[in-house]
Amino acid sequence: MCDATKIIKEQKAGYQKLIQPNRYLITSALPYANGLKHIGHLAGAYLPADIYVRYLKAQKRDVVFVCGSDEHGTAIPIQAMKEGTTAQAIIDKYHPIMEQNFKDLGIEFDIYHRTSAPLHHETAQEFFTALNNNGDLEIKETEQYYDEETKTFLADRFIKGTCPNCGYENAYGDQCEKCGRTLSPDELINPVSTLSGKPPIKKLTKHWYLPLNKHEDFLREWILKEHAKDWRGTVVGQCKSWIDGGLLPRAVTRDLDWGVKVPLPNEEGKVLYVWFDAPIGYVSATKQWAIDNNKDWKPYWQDKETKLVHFVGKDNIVFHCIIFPVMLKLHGYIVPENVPANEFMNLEGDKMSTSRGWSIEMDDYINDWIKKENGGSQLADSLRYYLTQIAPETKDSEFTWKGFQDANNSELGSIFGNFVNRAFVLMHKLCNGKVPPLHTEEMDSKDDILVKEIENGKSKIENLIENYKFRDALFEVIELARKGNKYMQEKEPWILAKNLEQNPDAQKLIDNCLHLCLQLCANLAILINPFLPFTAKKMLYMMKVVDKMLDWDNAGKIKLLSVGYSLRAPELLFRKIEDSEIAEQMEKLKIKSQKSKDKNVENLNAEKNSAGSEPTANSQLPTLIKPEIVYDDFAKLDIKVGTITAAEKVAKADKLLKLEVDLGFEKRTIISGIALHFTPEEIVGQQVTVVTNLAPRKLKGIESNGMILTAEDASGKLHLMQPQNKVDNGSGVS
Ligand code: B3M
Ligand code: ZN
Repeated sequence: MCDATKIIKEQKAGYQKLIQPNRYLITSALPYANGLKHIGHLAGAYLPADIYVRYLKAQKRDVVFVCGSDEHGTAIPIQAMKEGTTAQAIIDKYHPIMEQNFKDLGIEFDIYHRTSAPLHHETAQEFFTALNNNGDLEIKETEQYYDEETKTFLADRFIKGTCPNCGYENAYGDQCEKCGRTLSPDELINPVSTLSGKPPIKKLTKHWYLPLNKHEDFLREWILKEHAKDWRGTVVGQCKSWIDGGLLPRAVTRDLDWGVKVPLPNEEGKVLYVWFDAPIGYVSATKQWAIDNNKDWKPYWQDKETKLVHFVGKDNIVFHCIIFPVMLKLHGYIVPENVPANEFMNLEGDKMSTSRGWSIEMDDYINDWIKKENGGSQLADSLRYYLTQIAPETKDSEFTWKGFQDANNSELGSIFGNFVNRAFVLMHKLCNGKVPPLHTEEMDSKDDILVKEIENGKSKIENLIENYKFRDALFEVIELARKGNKYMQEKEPWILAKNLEQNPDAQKLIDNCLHLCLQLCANLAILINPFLPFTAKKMLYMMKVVDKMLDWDNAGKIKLLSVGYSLRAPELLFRKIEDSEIAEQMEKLKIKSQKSKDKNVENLNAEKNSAGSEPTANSQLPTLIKPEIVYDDFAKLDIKVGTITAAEKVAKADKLLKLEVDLGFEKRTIISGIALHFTPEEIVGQQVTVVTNLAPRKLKGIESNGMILTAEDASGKLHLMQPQNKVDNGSGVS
C-alpha cells in the first residue's frame, strides 16, 4: 500500500470505503520492436491497463499512462539478421506499426515513446551513473561465452542451446521460450552461437552487477509481507520462489554494440543490459510526456503520494517486482503499488506463438475486421469485450473464434445491444422520440428494484475495477443490461400501448418504464466506457449528450437525461458475426501455421543438407546429446523398412525429393529433404528405414506421410539408414 493510501485510510479510520490517492502513473510493458504483436499480448498488458486508466480518468484522477517500443537487446539485431537488414531499419519499421495498432484498438496511451530516443539514452545513463557513483553496483571480471568467428560475446539471444529445465533444443541464453524459465548462457546444454552456428569459447570480460542479494530483506518485507494480500497470488508466488531460491548479483551491462552505451570513459563496446534500460523507458516516456504537456515529471516518480502500477504478462514479473524495484529504491524513486500480471492466453487449444504461426496478430485483426467496414471500431470493441471476458487474470485462458462469435452475438448483441435498441425504438414509438417524464406516484416495486440495481451497480463495478478484477467488473455491466431486458419484458410497454384508448392512464406506466430504461442506457454508457470506448461514444451520439456525461460520478444516478429531451434514432451497436466469417478465420489460422511449419522444415532441411557450404551447427556437433527419454517415448515411434519405388524432384524446391515408398502393407508418398545428396535414379530400388507414424504434413503443397532416416557425416553428407541385409518390406525396426 503506498503512503498516500495509508494516510488517507488512517485519517478516515472507521470510514469503510478506501479513498484512493489522486495521482497515478500507469505503465504497460514496452513491447520489443522486432515484429507484430498478437492479441495475447493485447490481453496481457495493454487492454487491462487501458480499462483501468479510462476508469481512473472518468474518476477525474490525475493519471499518466505510458508505454513505448523496447528497441534494444539482442532481439532486434536478430530480427535484422532474419530480414536481411539493419537493427535501425527494424525498429523504424515496427515502431510506427505497433503504435498505430494500439490506437486502432482503442488503447489510449498518453505517450507511446521509444527507447531509441536520445532522451531515453540520457535518462538510462543518468540512472546507471547515479547507482554506480553511489556504490550500488559491483564490478566483476568473469569468463563468458564468445564467438570467435564473429568476434562477439554471446549474451541473451545471441546464444542458443538445450534448456536444462525442459530439454527444448532452441532455448535462448536469457529464456526458454518453451517452458518460460529465465536462463543464463552458462545453464544451456550444448550452447551454440546464434550468429555463426558454432560452439563458443570462453573469454574474460568485465561487467557491472546489481547485487540483488543485498536487497533480500527489503523484498521480503515489501512483497511477501506488505503486499501478500493485495497482489495477485500468482505474482506473490513467483516472487517468493525467486527470493527463496536465493538472489544473486545480476549483470546490468553487456558486450554489444546495440543499446545504450555505458556512460564511462574507455568502456567502448559495452552497453546497458536491455532489462536495465527498458523499464527506465517508463521514466523517459514520462519525461517526454511532461515536456509535451508543459508538466513536471518528477512527482510521478518521486512523490510517495503517487500510485505506480505496472501491467505486464507473467514472463515479465521478476523484472517488475524484483529487479526494477531495487533499482527504483536505490535511486530514491517510488516502487510499484501493484503489478497485476496476467497469465497467458492460448489459442484454439495451443500456445499462442507468432513464430509457429499459431497466433492472431493485432495487425491482422485490424485489417480483417476493423478496416474492412465503415465504422469498424465496433469490432475493436467486440475484441476488447471477448478478451476481457476471458482475461487470464488468475490462470491461463483460451481464445477460440467460436467463443468470440458467441460473446459478440449472444452477449453484446442479444443482451447489451438489444436492450439499448429496444429502449430507443420504443421511446420513438410510444413517447414521441423524447425522454418521457417519471411519474413517481405510479412507481411500483419493480421500478424501485431497477433504480436500486442502477445505484448498486456502480459501486460493485467500481470495487472490482479498483481491485484489478476486470472480467468480473465487465460481467456486472452486462448483468445490468440483462436486468434491464428482464424489467422491460415484465413491464411490456408495447402491450400497455394497445389498450391506451380504454385505459389512458397506462401512458404513465409506459412513460415510467421507458424513462427508467433510458436512464439505465445512460448509466450503461458510463459503465461500459472503460471497456468499450467506441460503443460508449456511439451511445453519447444517440443520446445527444457531450463527453462530460461519461464522468464516473454520474453513474448510479437516474437523472442523467432530462425529461422532454429528444433523442436520436437508435444505431446498431453490434453487428452479427456470421458462421462463414468464423470459418474463414479458422482456415486462415490453419494455413498460416502450416506455412510457418513448412518454412521451419525448409530451414531445417537447408541446414541439414548444406554439404559443401559452411558447416552448420548440427554438423559441428556430432556429440550433441538430447535429454534422456524413457522407453515409452521410444516405443511411440513406428519405424519400418520400405523400398523406394519411385522418386522425382519437387518443383521449385531444390532440396526436396518426392518419393514413393513400398512398406509392404501399403505405398506411401514421402517428401524428403535429400535432393542435394541423391539423384532420383540412384535412390530408386534402395531399402530405407521410415518413421511411419509421424503426423502428415504438407510440403510445397504435397502431403508427406513419413520420414526417411539418414545419418549425417562430419562433412554434412547424408547416408541412407539401411538394413544390413535385405529384409521384407514392412519389417519393424526396434
Ligand atoms: N520488451 C519484454 C516483452 O516484450 C520486454 C518488456 C519490457 S518492459 C520494461 O515481453
Ligand atoms: Zn525450457
